[in-house]
Amino acid sequence: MKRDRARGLPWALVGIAVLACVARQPASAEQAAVNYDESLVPAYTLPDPLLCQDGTVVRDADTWRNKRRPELLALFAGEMYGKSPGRPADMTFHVRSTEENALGGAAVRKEIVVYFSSAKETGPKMDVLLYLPKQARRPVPVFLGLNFFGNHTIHADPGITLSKSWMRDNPGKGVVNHQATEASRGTSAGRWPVELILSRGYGLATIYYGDLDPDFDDGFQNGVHPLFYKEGQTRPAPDEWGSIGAWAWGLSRAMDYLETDPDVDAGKVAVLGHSRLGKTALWAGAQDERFAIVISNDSGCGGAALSRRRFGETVARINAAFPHWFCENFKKYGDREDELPFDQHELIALIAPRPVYVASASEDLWADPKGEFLAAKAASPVYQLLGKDGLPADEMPPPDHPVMGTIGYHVRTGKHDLTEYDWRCYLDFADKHFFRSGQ
Ligand code: GTR
Repeated sequence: MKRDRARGLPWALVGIAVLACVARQPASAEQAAVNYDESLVPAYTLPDPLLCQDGTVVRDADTWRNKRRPELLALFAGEMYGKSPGRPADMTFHVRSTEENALGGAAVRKEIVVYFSSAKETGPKMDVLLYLPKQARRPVPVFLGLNFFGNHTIHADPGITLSKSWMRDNPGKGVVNHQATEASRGTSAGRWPVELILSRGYGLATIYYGDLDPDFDDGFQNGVHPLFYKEGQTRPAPDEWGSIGAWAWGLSRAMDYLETDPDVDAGKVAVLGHSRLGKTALWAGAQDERFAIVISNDSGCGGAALSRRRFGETVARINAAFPHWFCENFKKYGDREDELPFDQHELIALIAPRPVYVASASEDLWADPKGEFLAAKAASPVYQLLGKDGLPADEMPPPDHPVMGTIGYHVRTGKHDLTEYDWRCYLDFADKHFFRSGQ
C-alpha cells in the first residue's frame, strides 16, 4: 500500500505538469495527445435540435418558440454556462465624457460608466467606450464586443480613459504589476479597425472583459458574481454562471445602455467576440434576443465547435485549463461528450431566426474549423423551420470564400486572430441583413 502510494505521487505531479503545459502551449507540448487527425474523429450522433427531450418532434415555429427553445436554453444554462441573474434593479449609467471631434473629426467618442449597484464607484462597474461615425445619419447600427486588454488598447486615441482594472501581466502590451500603463495604448488596434467600421456607417462599442470578471480562477470572489450571492453563499452553485456567463451578462448590460442612447439604433446591434469572447458572444446572443446579429470569431471548443468531434481542444482540456469559465456541472462531461444533452450547433440554433456568423482560421486547428463549420450547418434546420435559409453551403468553403445566408461562415487563411479581413466580412454581412434584406 505504502509503496503504491509513494509510486503514484510523482506520476500525479507529472500529470499536473503535463496538463499545465497543455493549457499554455496547446499545439506543441502535448501534440501527441491532442487529436488533429480527421480520420481519428470518433463516430458520433448529433442531438436533433428539433426533437424535444420528451420525444415531441418540432414541426412548427410555435413549438420551437414555446417548448424546444426554452428547453435548450435551460439545458445550456444548467449544464454548461450556468444560470445568470437579470438586470440589477439599482444599475445606473453615467456618461463620463463626450468628444464630438474624436479621431481627427471622423468620430464622436463617448465613455459611459455602468454602475451595477448603488455602491457606484466602490461596487462592480464597467466602462463602455462608444465610437459613432461623425457624418452618418443617426441613429446608427453598432458592433458591440468585449476586448482583452482594456478599452484604451483598441485605438491609440489619447482621449480613451486608461483602464484601472486588474490585468494579466504582459510587458508587450504595457501591462505591469497587473495595471495598464500609457505604453499599452493602441496595442490591440490590429483587431479593431475603428476607422473602417465608422467609414461603413457603423458605431463600435467595447468593454474590457475583466471589468466583469478578471480572467483567473479565484473561486469567484472578485468581479460581478459576489453581487448576487445569497445570504451565506460564497461561490456560484453548480448550475450558476461561471466567467463566460458573467462576460455575456455584461454584454446584455451594455445593451441596456445602448437602448437608452438616442444616437444608437438599438434594433441593429451586432454582438461579436474573438476566441473565449466568441464563446461569450454566442452565449449572449442565444440568451438575449435584443442582439440582432451574433458573430463568433474563432470561438472553438465551448463556442461554435462541436464538442463530440473531440478535435483540438476538448471539454476535458478546457475545463482543466480554465476551471472558472463554465459552470461546475459542465465538468462531468470531460471525456463524456456523448452524454451532453446538446451540442454546439444547438447553441447557434438558439440565435434563430436572427443572423449569425461563424468564422474560423485555417491554421487554428485547436479551435477545430471543420467542427465550427459543421455546427453552423447543423443549426440550419431550425432556421429553415422559421422560414430562413440557414447556411447555404453543403461543403466547407475553401479559405477566404465567405458564404452568407442567414447563417454566415468563412475560414480565413492564417492564425487564431481577429483581422481586418474578418471585419470586412462582418461588415458585409451586417450590410446584407440590416440594409439589403429588409430585416
Ligand atoms: C485558449 C483556449 C481557447 C480560446 C483561447 C482564447 O487558450 O484554449 O478555448 O478561448 O484561449 O480565448 O484566446
